[in-house]
Amino acid sequence: MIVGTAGHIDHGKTSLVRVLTGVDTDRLKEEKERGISIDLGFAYLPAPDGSVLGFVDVPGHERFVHTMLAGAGGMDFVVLVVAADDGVMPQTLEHLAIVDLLGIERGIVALTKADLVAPPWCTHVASEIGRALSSTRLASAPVIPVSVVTGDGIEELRRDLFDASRSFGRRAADGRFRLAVDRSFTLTGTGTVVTGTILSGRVTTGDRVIVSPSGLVARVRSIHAQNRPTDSGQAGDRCALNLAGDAITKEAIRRGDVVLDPELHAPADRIDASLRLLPSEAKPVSQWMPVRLHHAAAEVGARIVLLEDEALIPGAEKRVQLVLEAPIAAAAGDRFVLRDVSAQRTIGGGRFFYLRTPARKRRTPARLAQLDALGLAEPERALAALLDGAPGYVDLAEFARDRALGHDQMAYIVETLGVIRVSAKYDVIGLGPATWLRLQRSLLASLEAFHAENPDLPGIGLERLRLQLEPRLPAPVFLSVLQGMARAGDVALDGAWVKLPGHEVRLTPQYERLWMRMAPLLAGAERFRPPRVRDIAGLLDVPEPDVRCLMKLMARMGKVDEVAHDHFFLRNTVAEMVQIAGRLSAARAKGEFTAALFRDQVNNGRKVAIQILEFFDRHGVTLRRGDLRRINKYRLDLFRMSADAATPAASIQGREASPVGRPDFKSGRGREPVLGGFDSHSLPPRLGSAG
Ligand SMILES: Nc1nc2c(ncn2[C@@H]2O[C@H](COP(=O)(O)OP(=O)(O)OP(=O)(O)O)[C@@H](O)[C@H]2O)c(=O)[nH]1
Ligand SMILES: [Mg+2]
Repeated sequence: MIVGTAGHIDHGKTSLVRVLTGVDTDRLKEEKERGISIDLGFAYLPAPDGSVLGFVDVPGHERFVHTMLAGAGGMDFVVLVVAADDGVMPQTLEHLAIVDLLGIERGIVALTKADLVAPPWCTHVASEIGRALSSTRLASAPVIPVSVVTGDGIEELRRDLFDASRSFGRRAADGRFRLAVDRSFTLTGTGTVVTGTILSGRVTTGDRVIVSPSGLVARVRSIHAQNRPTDSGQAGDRCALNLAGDAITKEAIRRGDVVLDPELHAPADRIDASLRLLPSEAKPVSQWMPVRLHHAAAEVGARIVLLEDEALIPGAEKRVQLVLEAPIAAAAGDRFVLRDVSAQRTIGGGRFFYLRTPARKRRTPARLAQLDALGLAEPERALAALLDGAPGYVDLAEFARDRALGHDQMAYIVETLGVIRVSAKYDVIGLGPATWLRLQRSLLASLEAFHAENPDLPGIGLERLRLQLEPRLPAPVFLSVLQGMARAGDVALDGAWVKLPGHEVRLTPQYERLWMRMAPLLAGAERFRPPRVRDIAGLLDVPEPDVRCLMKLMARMGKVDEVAHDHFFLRNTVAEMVQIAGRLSAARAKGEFTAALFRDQVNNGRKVAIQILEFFDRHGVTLRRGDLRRINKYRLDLFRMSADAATPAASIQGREASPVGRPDFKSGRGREPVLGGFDSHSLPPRLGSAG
């Protein structure tokens, strides 16, 4: 447990820590000379149960409140020090407000210098303290009169601290590792050492860590936790880490930096938060008001953006956005304190709840609902609420990172909520089970409707389909969903087209009738020199554009190929000509043949023969060198002969978009979403396993 002091200047904080631990934490020359604390002091007290209490002694001077704040960030328990001869003073109240804003709810009041006053006066000051505490989390904290001169009350105080430490136990260490740096120095023979309190998770020697926000990479060479050498430290421990790394020096790391798990490194400079304005403030918060923001051991300039129409008045609490002058390494749920720009008073404080705030659309209803969800402290409830709201999906990697959640914690939450995970290139997003079903249903319904309206199109464009659906997923995620559904046989992907698996392009009845008349013109003896679009139009007495349009359609279906402009050959004729060229090539020395030889085989005149060969060249079927060509045996199959060679029209008739492989939502049988654990390697989820 980390015990921190708090209280007005000269009230006896450092003296108390000294009698409790035997350590004089006023080490600096200036501190000795002036008789006041300037920097944070650290000391340790072994408890009878074998645990060690860490002490953070803070300065009481009004000019060092920022230093007090840097120390207060790591406290589990506060000893509020009030001198009996002086009573409640300005920094008594300010420090009390700060520990309250930081959510510290365990503490004791040490009524110091009890030797200087008569007992009735002690009682009087105690009631004054009771009034100051009444509106805070420490309302029921005991008040113990003590004196470092007579030793009165010291044993009782020490016993109470041990009891508190025992009942406090340890902070949960299941999140990812974060340590708020309060000191950085060089130790001869050791190198760069940083100290601070572990805010979450655990650290082990050999771990790779990042110093945030600077992004410097380091390795943990050795660890002291609670003043003892060890291989690992965990949440709530005060630690000294010996860090090694290319750019790691004592100057490169500063108070306020956070050493963390590399996964968590994502500094934030625009943060959604809840803010409580202290009742002691004279004026409401104004829009874009400048402040000093204190978070863990960091301090940075910031502006307040009000999100709601009413003002934030003293004593009230509201959602705001904090726009920071420089990014910090924060986590959602962290507490912060705001002071005025001239650093003279504490204004208020609260909790962060979203670290990736957009600069625009701050006040839309959807965004405000999202903020409500983000404001929920419990990760599971927050994720459930986020999944329920707009935009209908959650970036799971970001959610876990910004709450410093460990792999197991996140896996548990994902499983409990039945979240469907979709991994794409850089994202892992999650959808609620109901949203997932709805999405797939509407996706299939959209395809069905599209096919019904456009039987002559192979499918709908991927992007067009994406824009039709709710939730509108990011493009790479949507592709991943489609690929998963394609693997499951629920949809078919064909380049940029999406279709239902059984869908075949079907001609309108008019086109079908036209094709029945056209097809014979392309087949038979004339198949190597079929009529061109204009000729066909003339022969059949139909408008030329109709012929061209139908040809293009048939080409998309793979029934014909446009060998030269407006000159279409049946696919099977093309396949036959490839074989002819192949045979020619095989019969020749070096496999090379001339255009004339080919023309003799297909007997269609020099011009057309050359157009065909050039078509082959373009598709890599033939390789040309001067007047000679050879066959590229790897491309022989490019224009494969189909089984229904004789009657192309027959292949179009009688093929319905078959319902095979389509999900049966009504029965629900075997349609459980398949869900991997929380890891970035799992496959995109499927609509359902067969069966
Ligand atoms: N008589 C008496 N004097 C005390 C007691 N505790 C502290 N003092 C004296 O009060 C003065 C201030 O004590 P510190 O412990 O330095 O006070 P502090 O709260 O740490 O002061 P800052 O860190 O500067 O805020 C010193 O001269 C102490 O000797 C006490 O119980 N009785
Ligand atoms: Mg002191």
